[in-house]
Amino acid sequence: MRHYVLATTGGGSKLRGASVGEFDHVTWVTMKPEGPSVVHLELSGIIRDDIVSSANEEQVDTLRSGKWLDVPAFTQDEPLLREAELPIKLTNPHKQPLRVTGKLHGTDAVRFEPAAVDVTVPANGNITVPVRLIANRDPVSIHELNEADFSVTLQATYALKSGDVTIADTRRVQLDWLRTLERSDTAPTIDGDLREWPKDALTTIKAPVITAAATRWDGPGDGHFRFAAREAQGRLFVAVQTVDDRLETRDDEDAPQDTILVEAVIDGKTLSIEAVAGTKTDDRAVRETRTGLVGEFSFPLPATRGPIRLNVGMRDRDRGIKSTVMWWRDPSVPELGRFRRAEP
Ligand SMILES: [Ca+2]
Ligand SMILES: [Ca+2]
Repeated sequence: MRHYVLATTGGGSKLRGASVGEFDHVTWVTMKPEGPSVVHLELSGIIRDDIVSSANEEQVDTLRSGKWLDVPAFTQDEPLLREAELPIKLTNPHKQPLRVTGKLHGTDAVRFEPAAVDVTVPANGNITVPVRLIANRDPVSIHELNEADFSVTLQATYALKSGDVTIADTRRVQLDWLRTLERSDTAPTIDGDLREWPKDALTTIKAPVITAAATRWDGPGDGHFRFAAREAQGRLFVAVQTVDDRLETRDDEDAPQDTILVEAVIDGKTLSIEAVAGTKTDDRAVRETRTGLVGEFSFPLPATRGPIRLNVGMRDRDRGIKSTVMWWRDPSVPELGRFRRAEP
């Protein structure tokens, strides 16, 4: 039988190290069939019990909620970007000042000015940091910038009596332009076969917006999509093609499975479609292929010819468990995905 004397018990030691048995520790005992197994965990690797307490929980909640940081979307009329105003909005709802710092990293094609943030948001106050995104050389395709999935990351810190609480948070830079909805005289046939769509009509989205925080997206190989939109004969036609590493379809249309998502805002009304393989009606059809789903959808357009908003995406179901929702545009930002209707 083994007997243990714990290193620091009921008093103290000179803490000259584990090799001489002088160290603060927790002893971890695991019962196994052949007897107890004992290890000692040094306290230096162990976190105290009062990290978040009544002394700092409101500030910690604010930091964790992300509500302190807002990078509004930027939209313009043209698809090429020379310069964008991206005012970074910082909010501090507490009576202690909030310090916000960080470097703003662009891409090869664009830079931020200023390239760093170091400000203190006063108690119960807001600050807007004027930031511009500037093309380094030639104007840059907004679509390609969105596909580069670049973002702003900043650190926020409250210096409290109980110690500093600090967090880093990231916001994707969301840029867009007011697209023109192409028009054609002939309407596509709603059958899940895109042969009658012009070859270059489809836009490929490999950097989608992942909306549900709890889901996992392993990159474009896991799932991405292409889409196209056009007006014909007073209707909006939308084509969506998903590319998925594991296609999961079911005979029961209500069972969880891979799904195409389309959301159109027309004349102020939101029309949402979730369609699975085998869908076939006059205004929607989804077909299964070797690489994913192919869908065609049609919506009536009003005579008023006001702009419309369109969003497309997919719900990717893998191995009967994972379910990832990917959107082209962030569904919560109404400025994104807008189309003006071409004159007849
Ligand atoms: Ca078709
Ligand atoms: Ca997948």
